[in-house]
Amino acid sequence: MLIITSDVHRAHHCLELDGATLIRSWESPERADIVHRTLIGQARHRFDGPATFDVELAGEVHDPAYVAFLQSAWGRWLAAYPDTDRETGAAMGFAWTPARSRRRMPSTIDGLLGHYSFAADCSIVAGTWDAVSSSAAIAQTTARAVSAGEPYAFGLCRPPGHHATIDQFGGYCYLNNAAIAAQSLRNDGAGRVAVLDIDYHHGNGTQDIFWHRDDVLFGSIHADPTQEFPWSVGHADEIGAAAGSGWNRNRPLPWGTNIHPWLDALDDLTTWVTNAGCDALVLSVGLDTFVDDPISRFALHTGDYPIIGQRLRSLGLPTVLLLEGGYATDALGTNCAALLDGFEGVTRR
Ligand code: Q9C
Ligand code: ZN
Repeated sequence: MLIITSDVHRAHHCLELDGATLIRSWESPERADIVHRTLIGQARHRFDGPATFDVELAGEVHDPAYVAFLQSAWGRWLAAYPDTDRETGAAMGFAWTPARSRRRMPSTIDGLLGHYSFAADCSIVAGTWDAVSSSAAIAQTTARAVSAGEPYAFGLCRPPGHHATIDQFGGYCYLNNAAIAAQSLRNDGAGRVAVLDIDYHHGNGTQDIFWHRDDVLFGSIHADPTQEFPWSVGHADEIGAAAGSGWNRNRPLPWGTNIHPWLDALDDLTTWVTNAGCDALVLSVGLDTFVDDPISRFALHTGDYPIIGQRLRSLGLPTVLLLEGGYATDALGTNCAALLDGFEGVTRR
């Protein structure tokens, strides 16, 4: 398989709130590194780097002012707080728009960090923009390879993207890599694109971006949002609106879900995609459904991932696979390889 990867992500390791304590984020540089190492060890893959970041494309799925904010945020933070440690300091919002109040633009960096985010698990450090723009460039480059004739390709994105909305970061995500890939496929001629999201968490950002659109459908299997992040979004009755009505499908499942109900939900989504008549597929590949994931509560095992990969390949569509979550770092390379093996029809021993 063609794999698009870069080591620029390493400069981004943010802080997240854990209770009232700031900890090094679960979303660590080691995650992408172990996946890269494992895939190199499989010998059959080809590796390439990303083309330069395409700010215009990002602005087709995000508010361009939000993209510009992300790029400028660290510099604005340093200007406001010049004593910040350039190595260990982090910018983070601490106040969000109160419910039922108008969403008006603040003028200070503290206000803007809250305005443009929805969770305190996501900070901005010196290397964040380089990593975020590189991750988005990986998504676009992977999509362009598929548009150019690769039957499928894997983008080793880090940081992940599926929680990033039109204009807010959160859930370790800043730019929505899957949305950028889907838009790239559309721009290169695909009439309708399916995005399927198998991360443990609901892809609220991707849903937000394509909510009103019928040219990109979004389907997700994830933990029940009454129990789990991102809360309040990801319920089964969210089907899209206006032209997008009927082009969004959520299959929330309870804590403790194992492979059997999970595969039933997948079969429901793949049947839906088949009937929709899509020209290309984007997969948000989160591996935090793994039983040993430290922040998640599904019960999938390494041996389940080849089955999932095989069922996704059976859609027979040109496919862009992108890494999202997965925090059992020691097992992440193995689980990712297991899914790709199943996708490519490689028998595991
Ligand atoms: N201190 C993805 O898997 N934050 N994002 C947990 C616990 C929510 C996960 C905070 C997890 C976000 C891409
Ligand atoms: Zn996740």
